[in-house]
Amino acid sequence: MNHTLIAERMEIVNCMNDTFHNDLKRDVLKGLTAAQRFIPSKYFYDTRGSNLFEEICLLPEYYLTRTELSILKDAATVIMENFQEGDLIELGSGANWKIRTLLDAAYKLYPANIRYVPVDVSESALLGASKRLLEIYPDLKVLGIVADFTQHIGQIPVERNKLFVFLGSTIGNFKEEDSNIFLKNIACLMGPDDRLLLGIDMVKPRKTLEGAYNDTQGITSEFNKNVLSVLNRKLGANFDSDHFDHIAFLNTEKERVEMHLQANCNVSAEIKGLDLSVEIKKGETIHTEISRKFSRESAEKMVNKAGLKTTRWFSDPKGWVSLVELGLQPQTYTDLKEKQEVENGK
Ligand code: SAH
Ligand code: AVI
Repeated sequence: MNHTLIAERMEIVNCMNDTFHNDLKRDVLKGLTAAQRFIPSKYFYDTRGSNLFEEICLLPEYYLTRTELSILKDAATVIMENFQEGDLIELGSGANWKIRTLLDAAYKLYPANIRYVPVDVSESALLGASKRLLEIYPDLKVLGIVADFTQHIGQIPVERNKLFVFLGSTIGNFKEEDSNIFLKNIACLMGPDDRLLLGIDMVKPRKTLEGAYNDTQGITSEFNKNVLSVLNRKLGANFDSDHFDHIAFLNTEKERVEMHLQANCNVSAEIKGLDLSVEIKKGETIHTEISRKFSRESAEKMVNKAGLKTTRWFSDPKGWVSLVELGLQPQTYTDLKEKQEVENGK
């Protein structure tokens, strides 16, 4: 891990230098040798992948970004009323345009004393976006954490008041059991007055959902195939992305959109960094992403299971996207405190 002071108001902690390469090797070996081959979706986000995701956010079919942004704009003042000072911690911050709605509201309400703490695996997205924020908000301090939020959550400072923000329905990219572990980990960092703002995408008609992941300009396809270039560059693989088709469909039973790369011919690939050859038959797929879609009931079930409770629920008029404000269940706080006291030998 290394710390860099970029400017007087901006510090960066990088937790990925040590772990990224070994994690990638382990995950790709496991994923490409499994019966249903897979590559974890966090590997989409190299510089090109992060840029392609930004393009996706602007696509007419990808309703998620603009809808969540409109909810945030409407709810920002109410959300920031009780958050005058502390750490605004954004998990999976990406290009972080959305956080500006909250910062604008905070600075309008009072001379806010807020430190922005973006946490993202993509160093390029985090650095670019944070520098832009420093220019816009002359009083803002930034502590950027380049990290995998499923592994390095312990690097997040906990001393101050905290408002966690996890937007864009990135929680939908976790399997059910992983979202439970993740939310519990966040709950462990929260005090009784801290909050988590969670953006989720709701179940809606198949046509709308499948359209959002099969855009006519082919940007989502490029984003999906980009993961093969990450493997080529980082692991010395020789995948040809033209030998794969992008496919994305709604799995109704599991209430999720699935993205795969489907081989359009028999593929023989070498992954030098793993000393591995793989033979992928025509028609076989590599599963690259799940995007879970929620009902109010399934979302409440997920957060309650992690020891959190809904304090406010914001939505757009069509009910397509929701922004859920969460706090700790009182019992979770008591349990966590008791556990901490046992650990501290009190
Ligand atoms: N919050 C933004 C971006 C969502 S895209 C929005 O709402 O539009 C998902 C973001 O999460 C990307 O920036 C990606 O780099 C980051 N990400 C994905 N998996 C991650 C992981 N395991 N740890 C940290 N960041 C991750
Ligand atoms: C970041 N994540 C919530 C996006 C999603 O909708 O699952 C990533 C994405 N994949 C294809 N399009 C967008």
